[in-house]
Amino acid sequence: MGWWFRIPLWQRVVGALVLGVLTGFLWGPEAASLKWIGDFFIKAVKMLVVPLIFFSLVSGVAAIGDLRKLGKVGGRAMLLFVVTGQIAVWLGLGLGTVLQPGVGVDTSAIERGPVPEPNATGWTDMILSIVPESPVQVMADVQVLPLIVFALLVGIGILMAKEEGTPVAKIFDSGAIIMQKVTMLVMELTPFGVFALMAWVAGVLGMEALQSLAQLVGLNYLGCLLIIFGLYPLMIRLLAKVPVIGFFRGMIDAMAVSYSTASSNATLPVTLRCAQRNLGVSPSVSSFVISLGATINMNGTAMYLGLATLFGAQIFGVDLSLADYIMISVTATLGAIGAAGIPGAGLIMMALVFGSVGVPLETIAFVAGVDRIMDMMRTTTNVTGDAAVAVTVASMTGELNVEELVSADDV
Ligand code: DAS
Repeated sequence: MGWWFRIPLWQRVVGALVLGVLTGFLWGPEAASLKWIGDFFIKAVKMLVVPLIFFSLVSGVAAIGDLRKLGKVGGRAMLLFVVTGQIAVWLGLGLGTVLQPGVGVDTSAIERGPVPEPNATGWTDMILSIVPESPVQVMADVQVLPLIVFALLVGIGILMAKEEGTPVAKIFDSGAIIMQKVTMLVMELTPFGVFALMAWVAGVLGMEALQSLAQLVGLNYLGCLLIIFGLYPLMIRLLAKVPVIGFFRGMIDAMAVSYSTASSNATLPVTLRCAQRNLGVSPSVSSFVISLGATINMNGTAMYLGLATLFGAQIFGVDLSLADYIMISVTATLGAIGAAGIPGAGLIMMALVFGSVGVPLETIAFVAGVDRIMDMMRTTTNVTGDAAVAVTVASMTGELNVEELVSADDV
């Protein structure tokens, strides 16, 4: 049995995906009998949503260290996180709107549960719906928006307590680590879930559905590449005034590790080393910005959540208004903030964004089979963005050793 775990998970997943498609084509509609295995995997993934968001976010905010840091370095980093996140979401919404990957797919064969009512109708409703009136109820009902607000408040409370000399962050750091280990356990189910879900898609929904998934994967990669080679160089050139080539040469190790692990957290040590040794970012700025960024700055995920929501609306024929687009831009940004830096985080967060605009959650099962392939690229985008913000903030606060970065040209 040990041989199974010696194969990298992403290779097992890709193998399961191919085997699932073949099984679906050979077995036809009967492949629907395998779907329960995929549903089992999706339920296990949904189990993680509440504890993972809560502990990862609280621990991420507490990692800021102290409220003063929220000012100089933190303020600039948070501003860049939000601005790049918004650009990423709207890029995803733009790609989904213009290229319409989900149009023309027949999903009548998918049994649909109750369509989630959009979380909020008007602006005042949305603002009121974000207030976690009963934190436990919010967790029980998996209302991710108020959960994120509660977690952010708890994180700030920890920083305030620390100011008074009462360190209380440890329990949440431990919770975050425990939840990341539990998630890794659940992710071991991915090959089985992917096999069953792809057999179901190929056997029951047919070629059209597979083509739409291939388009979704293609747009996910296109969106990520536009962010990595468009948005980040623009930010670095305009705000940090440092050579872009040096940046990418210095980041190549972290980009390779993030692609293969599909985990920002697993790549963190490599990202920190690249930022400090190759990019010349000071240890204090890099450890703060990149550690925080690994948890709350996920531009690839934000772009994907926008794109996937439009995909779900298109395959199920849900019309979205401009107000829905704005709601998606908010919930996708919050989802990217709440997503932990582990494999499958974006898959978990889709439920939040879909629920906010009434897109059927069955979309998750439809796309879960190809999520890992997309997650690898999303994670590379996330990690590269963390380093791009770190270089920019370091340059703005005089904590960038440009000679180091220029020497990366010789890497
Ligand atoms: N795998 C997540 C990360 O580590 C990204 C995602 O799932 O979208 O950044």
